Amino acid sequence: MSDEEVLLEVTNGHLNTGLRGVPVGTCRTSFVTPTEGVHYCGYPINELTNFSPEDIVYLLFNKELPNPQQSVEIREDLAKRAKIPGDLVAVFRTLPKYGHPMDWLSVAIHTIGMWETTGDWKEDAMNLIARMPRIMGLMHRVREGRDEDIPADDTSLSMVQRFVSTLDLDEIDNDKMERVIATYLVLHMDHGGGNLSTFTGKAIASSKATVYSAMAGAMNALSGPLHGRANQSCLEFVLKIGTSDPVEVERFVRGELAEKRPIFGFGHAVLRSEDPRATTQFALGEEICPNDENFKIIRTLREVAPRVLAENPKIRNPNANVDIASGALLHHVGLEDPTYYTTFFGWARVMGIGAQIVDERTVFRNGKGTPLYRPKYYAEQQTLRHVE
Ligand code: AMX
Repeated sequence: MSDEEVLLEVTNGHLNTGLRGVPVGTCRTSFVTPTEGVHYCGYPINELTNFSPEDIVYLLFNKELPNPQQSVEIREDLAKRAKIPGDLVAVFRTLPKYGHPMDWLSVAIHTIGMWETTGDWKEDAMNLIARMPRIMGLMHRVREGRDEDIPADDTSLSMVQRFVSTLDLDEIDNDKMERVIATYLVLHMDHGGGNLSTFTGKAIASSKATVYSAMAGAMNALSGPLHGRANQSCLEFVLKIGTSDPVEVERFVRGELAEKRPIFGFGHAVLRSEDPRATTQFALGEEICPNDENFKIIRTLREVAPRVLAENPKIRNPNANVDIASGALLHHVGLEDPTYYTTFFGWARVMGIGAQIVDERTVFRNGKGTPLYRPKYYAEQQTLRHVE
C-alpha cells in the first residue's frame, strides 16, 4: 500500500457519522471478516478456542502462538506482576453499591494507575492484565458484602483460577465456571482496531496519558448500552422471554419487533453469518448445560429469530451474534447477575486493547508511535460575531 493510494473519498455525507467506515489506521492484532468473524493475528477465532487466555495474550503481544516453553514463561511473567500495589478493597468499600460494576472497574483501573505507573507501555499493559483477575474477584466480593476473609491471591494458578478462587463461592462447580470464563475471555479479547472502546483507549494513549488512564477511558466507552453493555441486555431479554416453547418465543419476537424493540443477540454491523463466537458458545452450552432453562430459550431463539428477522430485508444479518449465548452460560455457572457481564467483556478487552496500545505507541511509524489523535471538525452554525 503506497502512501499515495486513495482509500476513501471523504464526502459531506461522512460527517457526523461517527467515523463509520472511514479508514484511520492499521491494526496488527485482529481483523473481522463478514463470514468468519474475528481473527487474531491471522487465526480465525474458531481455531483458537481451546487455547488458554494466557496463550492468547502471548499471541496478541508477540503475533505468534507460544511454543510450550513460551507458554510456561508467559504464565510465570504474569504471576510475577499480579500483586496490586495498594488496598483496593478499602477503595471499593467507599464506592456506592448502586453504581454500575463497569464504573467500579474503571475506578479500580484508574486507582491502580495512581498507585503505580512505570511509564513503559508494555510493562504497564502486562501489569494491568496480570492484576485483572484479582480486581474482578475483589469487586464481586465487596459489592456482595463478602469483603472479609478473602483468600490470598494464589499466583501459581491461571488467571481464571485466580478469579474463581478469589470469588470463593459455595456450591459452585469451579471447573465449569473456569471453562466458561476462559472461553469467554479468549472469544472477547479483541475485535479489530476501530470498535469504540479500543479506539477510545488508543486515542487517550496518543496523548501519552498512562496505560491505566487510557484503559479506564476504554472501559467507560465499553460501558454504554450500544457497545459492551449489550451483553447485559441480552440475558435480561432472555429472562424476559421466560419460555423455550417455539410458538411462544416466535410470538414474543414478533411482539418486540412490532413495538420497535431490538431482538437482542441477533444482527451485526460487519458479520453476515452467525458469529463463530456464538457458534462456539452454543457448542459449549450443549456440552455443559443442555437442559438449563435459559440455554433452552436461546436454543429456540437461535431457530426462530433469524427466520423472523429475515422477513425484514433491511436487516443485513438476521443471525446470532456473540452476545446471545454468553449470558446464559455465565448464569448457568453461578454468575447470575447480568449487571456484571460487561465487566467480563472489559476484563477480556484489557488484553486486546493493551496489545493495540503497545503497538501504536511503540511499533507504528518506525517506533515513533502514532501522533496525537486530531481528526478535523468543521464549524457549523457559528457565524463570526462579537460581544457588543
Ligand atoms: N432486531 C431488530 N432490528 C434489527 C436487528 C435486530 N436484532 N438487527 C438489525 N436491525 C435493524 C436495525 O436497527 C436497522 O434499522 P433502522 O434502519 O431502522 O435503523 C436495520 O435493521 C438495518 O440494520 P443492519 O444494517 O442490519 O445492522 P446495524 O449495523 O445497523 O446494527 C446491531 C447492528 C448489532 C446494532 C443490530 O443488529 C442490533 O441492534 N441488534 C440487536 C442488539 C444486539 O444484539 N446488540 C449486540 C451486538 C453485538 C455486538 O456487536 N457486540
